[in-house]
Amino acid sequence: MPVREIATKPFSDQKSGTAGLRKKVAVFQQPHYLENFLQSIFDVETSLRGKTLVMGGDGRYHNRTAIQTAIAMAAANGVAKVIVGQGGILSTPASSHMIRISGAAGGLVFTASHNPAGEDGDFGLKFNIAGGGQASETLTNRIYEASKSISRYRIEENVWVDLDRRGSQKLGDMDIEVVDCVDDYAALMQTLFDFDRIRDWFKKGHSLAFDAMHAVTGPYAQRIFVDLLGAPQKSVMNASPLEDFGGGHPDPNLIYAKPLVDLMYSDHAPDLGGASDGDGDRNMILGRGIFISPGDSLAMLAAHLDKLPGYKKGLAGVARSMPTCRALDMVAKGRGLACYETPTGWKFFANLLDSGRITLCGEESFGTSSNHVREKDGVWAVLAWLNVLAETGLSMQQIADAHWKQYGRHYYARHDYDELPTAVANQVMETLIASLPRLAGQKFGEWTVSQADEFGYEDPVDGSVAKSQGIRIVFGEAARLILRLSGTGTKGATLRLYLERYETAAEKLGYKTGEALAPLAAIADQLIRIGEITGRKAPDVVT
Ligand code: VG1
Ligand code: CO
Repeated sequence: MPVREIATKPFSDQKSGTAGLRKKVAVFQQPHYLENFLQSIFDVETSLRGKTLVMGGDGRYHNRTAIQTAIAMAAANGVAKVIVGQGGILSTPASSHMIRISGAAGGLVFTASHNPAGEDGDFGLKFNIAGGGQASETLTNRIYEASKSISRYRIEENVWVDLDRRGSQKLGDMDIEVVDCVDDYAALMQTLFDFDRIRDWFKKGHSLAFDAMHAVTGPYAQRIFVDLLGAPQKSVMNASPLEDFGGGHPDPNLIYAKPLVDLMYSDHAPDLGGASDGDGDRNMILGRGIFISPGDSLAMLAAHLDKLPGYKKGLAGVARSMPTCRALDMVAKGRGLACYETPTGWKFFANLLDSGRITLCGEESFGTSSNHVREKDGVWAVLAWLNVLAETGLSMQQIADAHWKQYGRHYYARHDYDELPTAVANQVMETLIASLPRLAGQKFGEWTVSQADEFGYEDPVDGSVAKSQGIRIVFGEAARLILRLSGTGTKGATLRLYLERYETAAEKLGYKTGEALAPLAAIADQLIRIGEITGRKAPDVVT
């Protein structure tokens, strides 16, 4: 096979965000764009030479083309072996697992997660390192620096790999193994959860509705919930992955997964409702007539996980991202567990997981996972809940009520203001930052500001520092307001406002979330002035 060095010029925008590089498909389709970014990875991560590289994606438009290019470049850059999911498909958690069990030196995960797909949609690429975690900020910054001065890339010419044929192939000296996307992942799940007990639970007539949103979890849900656990076929909705995700927005939340939400609040609601996102790392959890917020789901799992086979030894510790509500902290306190607070983005959990400091972690953005992989994991979360229900014999409502009674309840919501002009979004941030020094001690409604600052993080394992990770206005244990800019969008800027209110009194545990948070939202208006500065009357998405 002829290897060629192709001359190229740098693009200036190949900086990774919260989770990899995400751009419009048309940006990735520009000649040399993907190649430049891949070569920057190969140039910086020289440890890939002579080693195994895992590849897979969420199946969105452009996935197969990009994978063919990546394979041709891997061969030209001395990679010894590529393991690729059949049809180019691997969910994000399954990719992480594949990297771990194959001893690969890294992985390329082709996804823009929940961002819409199709010709006019988004595409993306995450580079994961040995061990299965996302590249650290230090590493992605080095890749970005390399991309700014790149002048050539290496590629094998005229490569076409049959991605649909399972088994081994050769490309010059490089081995290619096309693998089933579910096999290894399903085997891992069976080591963590009590499949027999869940099967019995279904046999007793209990039920599940899982919405794969026409994205990557379809085949995983079919195999695990239906084939292995015996749930009726109708338990899995929208199970066929489509290149454009059926034109939808595969983000499992109250807005974009509305059909599932409506079902769960209807007369024929099943016991458990779950949904996942484009690349299979997010999860939404509902019970009959009840939505479990991601922060609550994390806290409740922290309280019940040690009942499940894979976690019988107990939890080493737990972690949450800073904007995630502090329900987890209450469980940690009650059970004497260490609880870490990290910046937004799963990569910040990697060192805590690798060093054995934590077993379970999560984010408010519908992300939950454990130390079984180094990514968040949607199907894992649904299985964990199935197993908790089967083990305890309780309903979601009963579990939630008991939890809130014991630990108190954190009402929580996130308000997103999408596609703002970048300058305007920055102005909101800067105006608030300027006002922070005079906020402490001020009283708003029933709450007094105990702390107002920008969140920074020093990694307890490697000492690396991340600054400016969001603004937080804390009202003791009672409430918090948090504001940050999204790092995953591809158009304009997105502001995220997070609202959290904590109540412990029995008569205050049954409020509707919107009503409970209304006074806090009013304080946010007064303090942060998003409406006034942006001219927006309301957030675009409330989850
Ligand atoms: C968002 C979420 C963050 C999550 C990230 C990647 O980032 O807030 O919690 O880790 O998406 O998730 P941001 O910077 O837009 O707020 V995924 O499922 O898109 O890989
Ligand atoms: Co995702």
